[in-house]
Amino acid sequence: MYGNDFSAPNGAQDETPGGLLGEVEAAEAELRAAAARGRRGGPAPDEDLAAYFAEVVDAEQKIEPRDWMPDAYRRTLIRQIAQHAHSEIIGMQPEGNWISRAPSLKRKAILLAKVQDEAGHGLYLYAAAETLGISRDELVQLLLDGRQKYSSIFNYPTLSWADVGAIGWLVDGAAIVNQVPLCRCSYGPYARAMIRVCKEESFHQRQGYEILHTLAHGTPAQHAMAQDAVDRWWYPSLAMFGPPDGDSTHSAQSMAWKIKRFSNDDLRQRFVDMCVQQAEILGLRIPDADLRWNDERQAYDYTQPDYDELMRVISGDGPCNRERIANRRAAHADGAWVREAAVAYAAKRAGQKETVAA
Ligand code: FAQ
Repeated sequence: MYGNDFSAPNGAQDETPGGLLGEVEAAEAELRAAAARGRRGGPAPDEDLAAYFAEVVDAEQKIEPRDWMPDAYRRTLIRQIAQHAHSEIIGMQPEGNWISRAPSLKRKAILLAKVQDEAGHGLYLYAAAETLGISRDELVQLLLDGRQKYSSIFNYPTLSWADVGAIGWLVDGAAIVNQVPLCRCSYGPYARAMIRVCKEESFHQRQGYEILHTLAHGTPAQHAMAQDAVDRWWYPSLAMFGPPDGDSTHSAQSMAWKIKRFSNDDLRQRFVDMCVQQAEILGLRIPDADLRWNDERQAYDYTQPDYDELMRVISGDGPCNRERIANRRAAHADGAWVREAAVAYAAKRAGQKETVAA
């Protein structure tokens, strides 16, 4: 399991010292060490800005909002961070669907807190994107107009309570595997936001795992419901890591800039390898007849997700794309009065301060 603070009910522990949470802590320590080391005070007046940018990135220091950066680096970050922020916000819908139908008060309270956390993650990420010179209003509009994407995974329906468990175990699990390396991203505000997000995400993953464990050890009908959820969420979760490396348009450049630290396929493999042991503890089957340990590669061979389906979902033709965007547009329109009230209140407060100052 993630972290070293959780043992599965049968006592099995994560094999990795500190697990993925340990990696988040290491990334946080690295961030502090880099800040303490400090950077050369900025480029000399006649220095090539691109060379200075490359020096900072190579030295594992962070690029900060006021630093010069290549336009393409800025654009890539805006695309990726915004897509990530939109995913957190749209990602509230599939689980939000179950808040009113959670099987107990405890489950309802936990799910409510988790869905609220996703909203918080969206806010950290929009704030990080804003440091790149684009406003949250613009970003939200780009999402609503369909000009920016959100993760493919949130276009699948949640059909049973077990889906909430499968989202926690698989979707949050994949999200963590993908996001832990982003804690070491070269852009400071994104790296710092990711550290906070990952710490919370590990709790999310555990709550899903625990739901599935309870169901898998319950009645035969509950076990079947848990297995059905895993059967439906497994391949879409593998697809979250993006197209295979050969078709990934951004990976090479993003890795050179140290935005991404690992390729899509490397992270997907890491996720599969982790899930196998966890599925055994759960007593659930990963729906892949060709899943087997490859001694030579020291990794599991597995069946790839359907990448044509991924492309269809990304381009707007998944099972729930239209519903998700329609809901978001409606929520945005319904919330207009709140935004207007907040702006009016801020203006009033600013006016009061000016009067006092005068
Ligand atoms: N869905 O060249 P690449 C969460 C697009 S977790 C949609 O490989 P890149 C937590 C890609 O943008 C989910 N689009 O791209 C949670 C690009 O588009 P373009 C969010 C996808 O960026 C849990 C094109 O395909 N996590 O929210 C997907 O180098 C539970 C080519 O792909 C993040 O966003 C996809 N799955 O690598 C919340 C993590 N895959 O340029 C609620 C940060 C690819 O044609 C409940 N993002 N595309 O417009 C990343 O790490 C990267 O952006 C990747 C894609 C790895 C997703």
